[in-house]
Amino acid sequence: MREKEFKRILVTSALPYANGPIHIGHLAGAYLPADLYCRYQRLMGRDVVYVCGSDEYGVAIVVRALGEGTKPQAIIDRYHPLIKRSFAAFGMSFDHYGRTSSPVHTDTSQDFFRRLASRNIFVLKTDAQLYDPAAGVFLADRFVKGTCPLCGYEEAYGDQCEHCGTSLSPSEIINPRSMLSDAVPERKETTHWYLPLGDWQARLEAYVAAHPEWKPNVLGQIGAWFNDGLRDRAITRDVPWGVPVPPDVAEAAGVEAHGKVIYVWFDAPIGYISATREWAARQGDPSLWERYWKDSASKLIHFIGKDNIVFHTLMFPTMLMGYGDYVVPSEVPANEFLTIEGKKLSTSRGWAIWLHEYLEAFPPDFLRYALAATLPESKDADFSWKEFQARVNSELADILGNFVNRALTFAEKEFGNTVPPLGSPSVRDRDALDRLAAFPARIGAAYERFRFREAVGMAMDVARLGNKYFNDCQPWKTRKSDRQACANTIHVALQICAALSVLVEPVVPFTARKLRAMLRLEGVRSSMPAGHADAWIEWNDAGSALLKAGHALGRRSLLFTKVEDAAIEAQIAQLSGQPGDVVSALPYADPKNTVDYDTFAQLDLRMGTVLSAEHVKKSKKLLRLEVDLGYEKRQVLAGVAQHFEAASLVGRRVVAVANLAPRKMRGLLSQGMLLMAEDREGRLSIVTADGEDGSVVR
Ligand code: B3M
Ligand code: ZN
Repeated sequence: MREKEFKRILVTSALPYANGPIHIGHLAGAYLPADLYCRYQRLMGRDVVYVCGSDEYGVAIVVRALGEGTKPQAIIDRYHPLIKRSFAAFGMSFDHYGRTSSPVHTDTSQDFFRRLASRNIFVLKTDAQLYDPAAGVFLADRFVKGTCPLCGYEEAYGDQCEHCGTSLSPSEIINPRSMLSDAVPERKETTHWYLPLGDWQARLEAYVAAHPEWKPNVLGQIGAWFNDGLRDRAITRDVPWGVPVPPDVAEAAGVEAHGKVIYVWFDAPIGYISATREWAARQGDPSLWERYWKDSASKLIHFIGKDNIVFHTLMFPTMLMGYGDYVVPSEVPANEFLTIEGKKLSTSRGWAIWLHEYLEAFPPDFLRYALAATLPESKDADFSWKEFQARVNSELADILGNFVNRALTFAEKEFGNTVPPLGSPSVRDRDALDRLAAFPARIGAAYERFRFREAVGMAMDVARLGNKYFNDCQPWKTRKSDRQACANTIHVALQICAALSVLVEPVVPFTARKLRAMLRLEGVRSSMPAGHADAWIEWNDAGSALLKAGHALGRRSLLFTKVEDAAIEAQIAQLSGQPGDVVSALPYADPKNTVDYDTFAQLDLRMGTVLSAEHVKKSKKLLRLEVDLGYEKRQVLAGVAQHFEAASLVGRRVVAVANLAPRKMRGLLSQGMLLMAEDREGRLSIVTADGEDGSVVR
């Protein structure tokens, strides 16, 4: 922290779209580096809050839902929990992981929009945009496909050509087609709000000029945008999925608000604020978030991939400055891309490594280490399974694991599994301790400068130092010839082990914990949120002797098991296969308690037919169904509107629970319920059978 001492740090990672699982490209871009950084800062004793969450709006999610014949809500309800769980298993140390469909987020986004509108920061423009007459919707962003005007690629999306990388707007597409109906779009007038970035260019240039320390890849991209001149960006859309434009703002502007939502790239970064608000509420201090966002002693850091640079360095800062009171990003350490086995990662072609699948095969620390050692910090980097195997076997196991094992084995066999005392240390002993003492500051400096590969490499150098020292001292000889020299060697080696248990904690936290248990080393500050207050050992203490002479050690076991060739070959074979199987990673519902037959027999289950189905007013979830049970008709309210089109239910044969106590929902009486099967992805299907209406099901 050069120019200025910051009191607290707020760290964010790009919010992943909840339309697919996490893969290692994501991890290498915005997640692992941020986690390393936060864990290091917590070990330093700094006040750091790390937030993230699922990005649940945007056309991409609607398109995904259309492709599956389901609703956007079902897509995000499937992926948000999967993403959240796989991140936790990987050891991501978020203080809070939220989702942009939350009410707090709607509120925060609308407040932002309202305030910027009231300060006359937006401009309103009406122009002709592509419209699908068959589907009756405007074709924003990815609702359009067609030919790229620059490179001629025929499958370009309305917002971007994935072939040449150019960002586009739907009206620039040649031979546009609707993704909804395949119809040829018409043009129709519509009004939208725009953020006139050009008005802010001078202020943004001054802001960026104050950060010469930003990475060259980040400054390079921003420079190109400044050169082109910043233009107006539309920040609303006519799509049926997103945070609604605040009706009061629309009314004041004389625009029909219905059907207009805030553009996903406007609301998504506000998601960082919403997540911090939710975190503060969970701490029992709802205004706590403001200290991180509105006090100039707070440092805001966004970890992102390179495709998100403009949004975080130009658009979001403009929004924050326009609102006033907020801090602006201090650091935007964007990473380049990760290739896999030399080829560009592609989820559609299955050329990806899915986190939830990886975790079925290997421990999280192996991937954390192998990825951290090859992060695409300044240029694209490649992940290969053979290199993964080599990193685990010849670095983690052979260098770190082996050193720890040698030191602990000697302590156990020669010194009663205690730390032997240090007496009249030799030059070699003192030299090793001196070198060790310098490491925390050196590694820390690399972390502070976002040089994670270097930081991780240096942590492994501590183990290398240990191995070299051990070899040079030859304790297997001195154990007979010079007991004190042997004791000194093991004493120093154990101090190096203890230091390692702190210094490798950010990168391999599960291993570090295991190592501390073997050493019975207590009092190390946690690198997880809300680290225990009674800890007395921090990062910088790792350079001094952490273990007292006579300290009793714990049980020794191997830190790592090696990765076999067969396991690696299986992974390589899987690579070219199909996109990740999500279902296998989802848990089955918990088994319920046993009931006796009489309890079961109390249920009156009957066959019936759905006569009509309609939405219940002001409810997103409820459908009002009329069901014919043969002997009578019933009104049933079913919370399935997000799973079925109302019309598609009419005529369906169903099984109804006919003797369920009636209850009122939204002022309507529900007289029964229908049986549905819910799969692990939360998809519902109707339970049905033959047999005329009124038949008893048992
Ligand atoms: N979801 C885009 C992406 O995943 C987007 C990031 C939002 S960060 C505010 O690349
Ligand atoms: Zn192109």
